[in-house]
Amino acid sequence: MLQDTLFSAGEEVLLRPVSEGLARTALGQGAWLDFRPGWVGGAGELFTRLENTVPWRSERRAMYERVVDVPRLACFYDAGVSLPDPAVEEMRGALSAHYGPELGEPLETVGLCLYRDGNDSVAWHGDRIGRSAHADTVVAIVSLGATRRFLLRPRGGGPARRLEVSAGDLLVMGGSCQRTWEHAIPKSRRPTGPRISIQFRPHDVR
Ligand SMILES: O=C(O)CCC(=O)C(=O)O
Repeated sequence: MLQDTLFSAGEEVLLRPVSEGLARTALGQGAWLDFRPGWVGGAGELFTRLENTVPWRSERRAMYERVVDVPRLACFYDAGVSLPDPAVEEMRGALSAHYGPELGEPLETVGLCLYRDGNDSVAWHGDRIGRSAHADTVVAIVSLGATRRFLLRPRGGGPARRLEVSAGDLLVMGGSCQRTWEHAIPKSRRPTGPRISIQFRPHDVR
């Protein structure tokens, strides 16, 4: 059964039930990872809408006590700000309904990133600005566009885990993951089309 159906001039954008096909992996140290392939139907249509309507900007990021350019474009929607597309609003509602009881609060902010090609990337980091520096949290990420590699590694060292995230997939990092693990989207040497990632976080977590 479809949880939600949104119509547009092109392909239909629909959200399938979050829990159907969702698999949780315990990473250790209280961190976990949920993966739900193909959560969003009509991901191509939504990619086109967001690519054209989001006011994409270059981004700088504090990393290892320096501020560095991040090779990708981004746009951040704080809590209470109107979102660029009704489908993104629907996603936030569905994710809050699913993860809110476990997290104890809704997902509120929305970050969007545009990786223009395989040269765009984000280096190893945890989302540890704000409360996530000290407390468990949830960061949910929806992928649209090209398939990219998503890497995770324990902060103290240890083998990395590698996932391929494709259009419509939902990946959720939870528990201590932002403090005890790091994640990255590495550059790709293969010809790679653009990818958009949509990140949903509770307030005061970045
Ligand atoms: O693009 C992604 O899937 C990862 C995004 C990310 O790690 C971030 O913006 O902090």
